[in-house]
Amino acid sequence: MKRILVAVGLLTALTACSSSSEVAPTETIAAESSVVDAAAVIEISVIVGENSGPDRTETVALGSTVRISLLNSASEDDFHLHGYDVASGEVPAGEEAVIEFVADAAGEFELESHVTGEVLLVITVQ
Ligand SMILES: [Cu+2]
Repeated sequence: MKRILVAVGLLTALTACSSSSEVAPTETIAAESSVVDAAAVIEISVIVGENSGPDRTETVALGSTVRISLLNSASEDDFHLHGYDVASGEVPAGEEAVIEFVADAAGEFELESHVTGEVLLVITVQ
């Protein structure tokens, strides 16, 4: 009879253990929200001559959507992101251009002006 009682005790302990797994949904929510973070749009603003140059680097997470707004207030420009090969086309002086892409390839990518040949920004995807 004592053995049966021990077995019941064990069952109770197991039940208590599995009921503590009610915490699991919280973990699921945490995992979901970190996925949302990775999918969030990363906004980068580049103003030519102000915060642009080969020394400017931005690091983004692999898989994120990146939106780069570009402005050259002094002269017309033509922006190009190497590797991903997305370009703005010709942009009149003072008009903002937006380049948007999904960072699905890792590496270092130069964003340059096809008018001046200058590197405006280096994006690291990792
Ligand atoms: Cu180019």
